[in-house]
Amino acid sequence: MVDSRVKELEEILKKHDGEKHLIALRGAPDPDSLSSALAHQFILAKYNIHSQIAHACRLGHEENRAHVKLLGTELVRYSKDMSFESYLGYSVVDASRPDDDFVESMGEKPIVSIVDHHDAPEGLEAEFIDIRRGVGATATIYTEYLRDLNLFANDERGRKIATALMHGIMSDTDDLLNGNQVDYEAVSYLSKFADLNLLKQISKQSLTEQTMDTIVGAYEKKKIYGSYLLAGVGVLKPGDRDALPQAADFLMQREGVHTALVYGLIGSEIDCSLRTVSDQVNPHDFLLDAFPDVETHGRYGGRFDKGGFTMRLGPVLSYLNSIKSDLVIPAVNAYMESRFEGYVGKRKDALTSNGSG
Ligand SMILES: [Mn+2]
Repeated sequence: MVDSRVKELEEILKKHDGEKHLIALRGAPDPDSLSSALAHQFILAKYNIHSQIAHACRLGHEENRAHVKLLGTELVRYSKDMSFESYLGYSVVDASRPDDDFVESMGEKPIVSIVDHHDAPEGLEAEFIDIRRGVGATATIYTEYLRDLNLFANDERGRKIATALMHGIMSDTDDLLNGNQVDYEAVSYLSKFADLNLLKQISKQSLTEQTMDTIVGAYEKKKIYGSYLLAGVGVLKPGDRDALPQAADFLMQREGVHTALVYGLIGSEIDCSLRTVSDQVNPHDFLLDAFPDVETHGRYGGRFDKGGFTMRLGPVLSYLNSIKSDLVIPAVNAYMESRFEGYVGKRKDALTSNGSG
């Protein structure tokens, strides 16, 4: 057997026998963090540690809600009234640091484990740390743990966990397109236990009415500049933010489009979602080049084929927004279009088709 880190984890968990722990998800829960949390909970139970999975950010996207619902995952969302007294330690999955709310609430109590596949800052402190950057999903690491602990079984719980982990891996690696050997092996192992019908049900969730409306709106308002597509969907409620990447995914299916940017106005911020299949376009460079204002007035996050950013409107515009969005939207659209056009105008790869929509 390969050097199994889980042996070390086991030794540590034995010292926490009978305790109650928190499993903290960072940011909005996604299939990888949710399934890793379930697997972690399963391991804790083996060592007589009772646990609760908690998250601080909203559970969005139909697929994630389906994951929770169909797998019966018990989640609590952080609130100020939540009592942390009974939790003697906490663990982080699919991230290297817990959200600040949890850090503040847990105070001096120990972080028992950190298991992740992202870049991590130096100087992390936890009793057990397993961070593997080359792995496609944290669920892949937990698959290895559960396999080495012999915890998979062909019973209902085993099936659910295997299904959840498979969904986590597939989702974080874009159906394995961005996965590597260890991810393939994990999926192949999980396939012995996973319920593929359940997996299909989770992945093919129907869209909510609002998401559908946003996608249709983006389709109607799209502007095409060669192989680049821009679509503004107007005002969105914060709860409908996830419709933006879904609209961008949808518009990417249009023939001849290699890069799509969809944006909406949420509160006093422009929220944008970018998708690209062009090897000439790097989301980070694209966004900062096309929208240099993001650096000072917004936030950015992404990877090689997708990215997102938000940009604050000035105080005057946000004031206008609260009274009349039809005064703000044309200004936002004019800004977005001129920046986008300015960028695309400099690109050779934009000139491959005509500019009609
Ligand atoms: Mn992940």
